Amino acid sequence: MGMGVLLANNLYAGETPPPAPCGAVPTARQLAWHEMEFYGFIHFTVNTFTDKEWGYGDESESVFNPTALDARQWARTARDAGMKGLIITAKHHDGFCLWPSAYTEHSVKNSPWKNGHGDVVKELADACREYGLKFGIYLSPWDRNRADYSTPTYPAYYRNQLRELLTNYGPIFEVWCDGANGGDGFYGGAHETRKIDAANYYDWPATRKLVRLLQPDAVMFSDAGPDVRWVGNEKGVGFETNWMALQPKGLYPGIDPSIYNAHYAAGQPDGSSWVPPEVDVSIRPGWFYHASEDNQVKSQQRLIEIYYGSVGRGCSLLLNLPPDRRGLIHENDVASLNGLRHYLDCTFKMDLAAGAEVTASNTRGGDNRYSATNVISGDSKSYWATDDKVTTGSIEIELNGAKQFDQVMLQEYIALGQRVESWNLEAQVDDRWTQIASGATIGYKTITRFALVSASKARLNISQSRGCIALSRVGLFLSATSEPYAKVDLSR
Ligand code: FUL
Repeated sequence: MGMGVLLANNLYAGETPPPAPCGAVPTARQLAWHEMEFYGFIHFTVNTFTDKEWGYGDESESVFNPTALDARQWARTARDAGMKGLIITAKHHDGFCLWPSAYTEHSVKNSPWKNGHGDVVKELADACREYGLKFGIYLSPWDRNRADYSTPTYPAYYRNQLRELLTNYGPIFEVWCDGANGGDGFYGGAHETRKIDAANYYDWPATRKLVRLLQPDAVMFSDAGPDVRWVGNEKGVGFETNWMALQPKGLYPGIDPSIYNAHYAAGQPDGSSWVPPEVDVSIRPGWFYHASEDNQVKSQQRLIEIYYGSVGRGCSLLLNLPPDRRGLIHENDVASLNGLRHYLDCTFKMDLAAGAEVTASNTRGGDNRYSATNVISGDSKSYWATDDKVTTGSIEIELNGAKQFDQVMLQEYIALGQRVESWNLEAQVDDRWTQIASGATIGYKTITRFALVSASKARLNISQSRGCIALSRVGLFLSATSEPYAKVDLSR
């Protein structure tokens, strides 16, 4: 703590001010969301019982009848997998509501499950609270059941339902608005194809206002934001060069895919808004449960690759776990998830850089508050920073003796923006510095794998940055698949 007169910006006389923000910066709700990193999707509705991916909208409420629904099992499975939250399809495109909405008869209240007294949304919200998970909702804008879909009255129905979900189920961390918009459907018996103007029909500004009013801490996801954007594919992989910022071209779901990937998916360094990408992918080929896919559950190895391709590339991972007709997450899915968690625990439990001696080519104002040691402090709020004009620099990490490692975890102090455009990592092997890894962006977090090295010194070089450097983490790890961990069970 400094001494003397406290200045207006919370600094004492003689202390060096932090770097000015560089470009767009995240809001508090986005920062909290970044730190979640890994959370789950629950796709569950009439489709689970009709074996479909997109219900037409004419499904009888009576088909929804899970025999042993246990939302606590979903939450427990997610928690055990290392997830920090769950998002449920409160309503998918077929229009069936998993909660007893006051605005429609097409819901659980007319299903045999619990004699019409059930509320899946409530059961999951309660289970998430019990297991320390955050809770989010997916409310499909497209509704193939509603007679008034595509007419002026439907958007108010949508927002009425959103109001129910954002009022009656406790804190919501994410509101998920998918981009599938219009097409053929039941539409109250009309059996026709309906098209809407995706940008204007739903009045997204009104929806955003409602979300902000009722759940100010919730991020809103859609193809283009406003808070979280789609990564542009459902394969579980983010871009290697990944900018959090965007120059928005209208924030709404359902942007024309032909312009989508070019404009949005990888972000833009000069973008005016912080709209980070989320990677959504299902643990099975489909989003909903199909018994025929019981043997196509992604393996432990696939999930590990997805983790590196998403969290390891500065995205958040939204992994779908579709409950089966019993209302349980299937045993095969649970086994793969356990395998993923086992690998992540074994790999990331020991940071080989912890306790190292860290020195930097430049320290902001020569002030200890920005010292290079901060990158191994374990405190995400402390960071190494350089002087304003210093946009390249190195930190040397002297390990406690020779260590084996094959991956590096880097994190920027994103509260002040995203800066780094190019970096590389060297290791001192046999007294010679050798480059072992390199990359472009860092952002919230990147994890980069390389061939195993044994070294007692590593050096991170930031070779290009959009402003002075502000780095909060450098971690060195050894994959659980490597030799010293050979006892780890990687067969799941
Ligand atoms: C898409 C939907 O059409 C899929 O059914 C699924 O819900 C996926 C996550 O979003 O827009």
